[in-house]
Amino acid sequence: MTSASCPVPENLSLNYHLLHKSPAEDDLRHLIIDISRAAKYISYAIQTTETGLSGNTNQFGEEQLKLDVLSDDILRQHLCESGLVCCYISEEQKDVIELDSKAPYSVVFDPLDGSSLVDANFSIGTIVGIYKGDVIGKTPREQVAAMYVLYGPRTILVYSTGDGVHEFLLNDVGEYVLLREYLGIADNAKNYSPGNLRAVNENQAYKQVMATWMEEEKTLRYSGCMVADIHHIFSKGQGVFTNVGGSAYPEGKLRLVFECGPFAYLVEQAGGAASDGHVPILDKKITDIDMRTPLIVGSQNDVNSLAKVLAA
Ligand code: P6P
Repeated sequence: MTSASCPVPENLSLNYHLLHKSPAEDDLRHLIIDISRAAKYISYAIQTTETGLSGNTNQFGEEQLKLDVLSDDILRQHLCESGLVCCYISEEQKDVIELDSKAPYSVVFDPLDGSSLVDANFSIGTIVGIYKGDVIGKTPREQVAAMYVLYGPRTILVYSTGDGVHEFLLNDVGEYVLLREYLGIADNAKNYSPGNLRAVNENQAYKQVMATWMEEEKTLRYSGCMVADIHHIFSKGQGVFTNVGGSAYPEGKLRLVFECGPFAYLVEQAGGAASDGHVPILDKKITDIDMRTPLIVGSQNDVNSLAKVLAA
């Protein structure tokens, strides 16, 4: 709604965009705004908190950094304050955490993906998926929204509620302002981001495709943080990111619920593809919160060509 007394602002805020440009109902809009506020505190924590170990481990037996625990706490606090979350699933918690059984949404998140890279000053990120009602038994295609926040030289928020993918910059006064709308991913990749490369020692198909991509002289872009590496695909409008199985991680290292599911939703909204090598990630039924999946995501012709070789 615009009128003479409410002209379209020069810099569209995240709230304005959710209100006027996306099919998000008010509760979902408020929840996304609350999560975006949590990300501001996480961004500040990254700048100010020491990078040491917390002395605890998460459900995967991975050592938790103080920043992992702090980021998880920040998100939990904002989800509680929203009053809109019945439960959440976090990489840092071993069970589904119940908040309010009468609330409409479930939230899945990796609060600080790539946190082990913070001491190297690499870009790291938060990954979020939102469902109506419960998560277990659903597929990532049933998400009503997905978003990520990338903490790098700039703090960037990217979201979709099912009508395209839109990118925002956190400005100096703490407002997320629109940078780009309707991000697209071309069918063919010039860049590739090969994760779990150690798998080429047991997975000949993976080895063959990596060799082919090198022969094609695709440009290697890999940081070790999937938020940064997949944002690179969105920012360049093409690319392919992979993390497939090997002896260390037979199903690949990445988790379906709070890593691959949200990114599959976003990438397909941008015209790309996301597969486990056999089926679309979006169609994989969530049976356990800690299930892992191979992931091939990005430009659909490259996703499909690797999936075909892996499935052969
Ligand atoms: P590898 C970070 O810990 C993470 O979960 C993803 O962000 C990243 O893509 C992957 O693990 C890195 O895996 O095998 O390169 O160490």
